[in-house]
Amino acid sequence: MSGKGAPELSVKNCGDLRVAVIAAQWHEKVMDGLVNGALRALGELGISEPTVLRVPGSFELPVAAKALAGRGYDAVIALGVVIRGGTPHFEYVCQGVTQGLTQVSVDTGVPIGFGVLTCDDEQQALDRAGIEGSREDKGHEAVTAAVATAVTLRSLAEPWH
Ligand code: DLZ
Repeated sequence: MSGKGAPELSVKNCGDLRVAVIAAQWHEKVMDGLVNGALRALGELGISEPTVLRVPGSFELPVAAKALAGRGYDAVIALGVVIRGGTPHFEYVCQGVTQGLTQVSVDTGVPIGFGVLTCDDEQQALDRAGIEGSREDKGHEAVTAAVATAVTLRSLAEPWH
């Protein structure tokens, strides 16, 4: 999947949304970049003091997302990095976190920003981590997508719909 074709999202009227960020802890340098990118995006959107929770690994993101989605948050941002090793473990963790987050989002109706990098090696992850020299900033992107979706969902509750 390439980053080409990404939309320029303009998100407005979102400063009052309650947003939580959950972040795994494997691959510290990449995770620092993703978390900083997410917090920068939230600041740009006027969303101050987001809840930030850490979980051990990406596999733990769905259960934490479910707990947060059930506590009144308008959007949850899930951040993690999974790097391929020599065994099929990579596929199981990637599948578990992807399906788990999708299920939580659809079941609860709370948008979840998917900021989980699934990479063949560390360089691919660094290229997407939003740090100096990165081509992409996936933490920032995940926030923008989830908050834009939360604003859209909120508009559905307005009387003219
Ligand atoms: C076990 C494991 C491995 C091998 N690699 C990663 C990784 O690259 N990224 C990540 O976020 N987590 C990894 N984990 C840990 C699992 O996500 C999980 O925390 C453990 O299997 C314990 O449930």
